[in-house]
Amino acid sequence: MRKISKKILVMVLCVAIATGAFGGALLVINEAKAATTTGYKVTIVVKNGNNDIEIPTNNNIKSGNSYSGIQTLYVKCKDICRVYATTDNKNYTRQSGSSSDENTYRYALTIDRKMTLVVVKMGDINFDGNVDSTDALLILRYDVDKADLNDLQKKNGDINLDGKTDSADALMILRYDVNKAKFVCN
Ligand SMILES: [Ca+2]
Ligand SMILES: [Ca+2]
Repeated sequence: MRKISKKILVMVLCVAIATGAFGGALLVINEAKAATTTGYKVTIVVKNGNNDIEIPTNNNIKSGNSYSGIQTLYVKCKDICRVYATTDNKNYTRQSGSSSDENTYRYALTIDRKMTLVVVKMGDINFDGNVDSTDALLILRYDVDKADLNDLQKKNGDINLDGKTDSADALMILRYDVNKAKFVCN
């Protein structure tokens, strides 16, 4: 008898919910579902950072989630790093960051389409995690048409941000490599 009463109670509740008797509860469920399906998927890729680049786990943006509008990405980097956004993995746009402390950089990003954010050390254009003479040599070879660089490599090798990736940038990397120069976040 008791079992039957419970069954009837469950059935009545199910009918009540389905017919909207608890409309508020139904609305909440629908809203929660909508929140996970709106926005644009953001993927964060860290090019080899040699453990010097860290994406804090409590970040506003988490790789694989969907967002829209202006969002903030925090990156911890022992060396200077840059963040680039791409929607086609061919063309990259450098994001302007500001440092909130010595090693943490803050990037305000406008997310209006599905995108990939690439985090890489400034000047590391062979993406081995080091910024050294190998990168400088690659730039010099590119400068004399002996090597080809993709868009990300060219932009990440443009240390002085003059729109060219050439011997001036290679020299800055060499000076950095022998501790004669410090890079400034740009
Ligand atoms: Ca390198
Ligand atoms: Ca340059």
